[in-house]
Amino acid sequence: MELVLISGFLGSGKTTMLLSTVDQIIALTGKKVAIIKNDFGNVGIDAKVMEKSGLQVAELPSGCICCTLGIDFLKTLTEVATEFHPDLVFVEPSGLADPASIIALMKGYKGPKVEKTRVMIIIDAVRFNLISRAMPAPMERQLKIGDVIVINKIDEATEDQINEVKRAVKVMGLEKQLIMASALRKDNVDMVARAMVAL
Ligand SMILES: Nc1nc2c(ncn2[C@@H]2O[C@H](COP(=O)(O)OP(=O)(O)OP(=O)(O)O)[C@@H](O)[C@H]2O)c(=O)[nH]1
Ligand SMILES: [Mg+2]
Repeated sequence: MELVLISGFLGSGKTTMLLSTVDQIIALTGKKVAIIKNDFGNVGIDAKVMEKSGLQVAELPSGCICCTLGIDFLKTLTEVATEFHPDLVFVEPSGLADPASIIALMKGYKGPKVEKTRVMIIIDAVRFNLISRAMPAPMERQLKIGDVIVINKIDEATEDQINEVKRAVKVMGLEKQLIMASALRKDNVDMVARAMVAL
């Protein structure tokens, strides 16, 4: 079983991206996929519809995985792993969660073995400037911990806005895979799907 954290600030497009890629991921890999989500988002995942296409969706109660919900998260992960035996588990924490804390939390996980944990960060290119000015440290932590960084909402962002994200990554000296995408318009979602399974 492998774990992929889909992290990123509130409203950056995590759920939309998951919805735009999950069918492709299943088709591409034939893997059994489960999603554990803990978002406050306006874009919901209809668990019943998803389950028809062979996908297991577990929802955590409201709260934050990396703070109050740590135990619930580990319990849910253990349950999903033992009952459903997925090959791949996507975790969408709330936009407030610190992905590093979730990884630290995994030290307390005692369920079926997790071979690998990877992190994909979804950045809202339109709001990047605003958010990184308001919360420079959390933004920097997200960029640092991401194995892949998706610059999302390129359908709305200006070239300057997109370049700003690229520049920030470069200034930090990070050698990361960057994918420019639009989860909504489905631009480059095939690249994102491949990156999610073969990070
Ligand atoms: N223009 C544009 N809008 C997008 C894109 N991706 C997502 N959105 C919109 O952004 C809003 C938030 O999307 P979500 O997928 O709910 O974002 P999220 O990161 O899951 O949000 P939380 O779970 O609340 O943190 C919705 O209105 C989406 O339709 C995109 O590529 N382009
Ligand atoms: Mg969401």
